Order: sequence, then C-alpha cells, then structure tokens
Amino acid sequence: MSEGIDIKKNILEYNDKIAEENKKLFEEKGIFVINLISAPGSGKTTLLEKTVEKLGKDYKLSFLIGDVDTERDAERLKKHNADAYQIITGGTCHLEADMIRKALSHINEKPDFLFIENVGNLVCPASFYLGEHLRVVLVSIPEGEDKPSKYPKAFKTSQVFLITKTDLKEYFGFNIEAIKSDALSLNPRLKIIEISSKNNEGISEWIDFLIQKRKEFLGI
Ligand SMILES: Nc1nc2c(ncn2[C@@H]2O[C@H](COP(=O)(O)OP(=O)(O)O)[C@@H](O)[C@H]2O)c(=O)[nH]1
Ligand SMILES: [Mg+2]
Repeated sequence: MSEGIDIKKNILEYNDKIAEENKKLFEEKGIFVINLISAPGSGKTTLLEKTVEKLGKDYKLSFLIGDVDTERDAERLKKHNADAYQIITGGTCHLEADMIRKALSHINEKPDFLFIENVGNLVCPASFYLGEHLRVVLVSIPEGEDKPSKYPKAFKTSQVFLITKTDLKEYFGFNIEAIKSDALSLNPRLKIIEISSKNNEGISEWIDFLIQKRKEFLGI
C-alpha cells in the first residue's frame, strides 16, 4: 500500500517538474496557455471552434487536444483552419506535462494563445498540472448541478468555471444559483461564466476575459 502511494507521489512530482519547465518555456515565448477540463461531452471542442471563429480573427491560436482515441476533435478544429494537433493517450485518462512538451514540436512555435483540451474526465486531469496559466473547468446543464461537490479538486484547482449549454436550462430545470454557490464555496475566487455555443450566450464575455488575462500575463 505505501509503495503504491510512493509511486503515485513520484509520478506527480515528475509531472510537476516537467510542468514547471513547460511554464518557463511558455513565459519565454509569451504564449498564454489555457487547460480545459470537463467530463466527456460538456462542449469543450464546440467552444474551441467558437473561439477560433471569434478570437482567431485577431490572434494566433494553437490547440493541443487530448483523447483516449481518434483524431476527430483536432480534425474538427482543422476544418476551421486552426493549428491543431491531437494527442492520443491510448488509455490514459488525462494529459501529462511531458505529453504537452513532446507535442509542442507539432504546432506553431509562438502562438498568442495555446488551448489544451484535456481528456474528458473530471477526476484525473485535476491532479496533473501542465504548466498552464489558466485552468478552466466546464459543466454542462445536462450533467446536473451536483458536480462541484462530487469532484471538488477540479474546482479547487481551476481559476474559471464555465456553465455550458445554457440554451438547455429550461428543459433540465437546472438550478444555476445552486451550482454557482457550491463551486464558490470550494473556491471563492472562481470566475464563473454562463455559456452557450448554440445561442452565443457568454461567448463575448469568454473572449474578452481571455484577452484581458493574456494582457495581465504579458504585463501590458
Ligand atoms: N445544446 C447545446 N449543445 C451543445 C453546446 N455545446 C456543445 N453541444 C453539443 O454537445 C455535444 C458534445 O460537444 P463537444 O464539444 O464534442 O464536447 P467535448 O466532449 O467536451 O469536446 C455535441 O453534440 C455538441 O453539438 C451548447 O452550447 N448547447
Ligand atoms: Mg472534445
């Protein structure tokens, strides 16, 4: 049992070391990095497609997309002429910092924003820092409002919480105030945005927020 705990500790320590190296590299190059975490199907790729459409007009964007299998999500982004590369984990339920480091040679060298779509999972990705500047957790309306309390680490380690698919609110009787209050009780500093990629609710706020955070990162 204690040997198992030691191995896990070693894996996380090794990951954190590489993540710090990634972060240093991102800072040297002025790349603002966003790591998106959610259950499968919460709308990560759809939101990134929207982000290409809006933010891609004025900024250079790159995307690293994690999935257990298939290149489908990277292909979806490439249809919008985005600079996207798929990381296939082959079974691992999260991205690790050295996967990001290795994948960097497959995308543009110096984008303004690098978006990382993590493997769909609310548990494992929360434990693996990748060197990102902004961690974003998403929960979609059909998933139910109890997710922050059940998966607290994802909310405690994120700076942004996106409540997605708000166009479906009325069909699911979803209590937005309850999920916000649960999330804020875990992490009072969370920035919360209600988003729909279908009717564009919150998309401008999301884009403006990203631009502002990148400015703060660059000190401009
Ligand atoms: N109604 C609604 N459906 C959405 C929205 N965003 C994504 N979807 C749908 O949800 C499904 C999963 O979306 P996807 O972006 O692939 O989720 P991911 O697995 O988190 O990348 C797809 O069928 C999308 O069309 C939204 O804002 N509203
Ligand atoms: Mg996806």
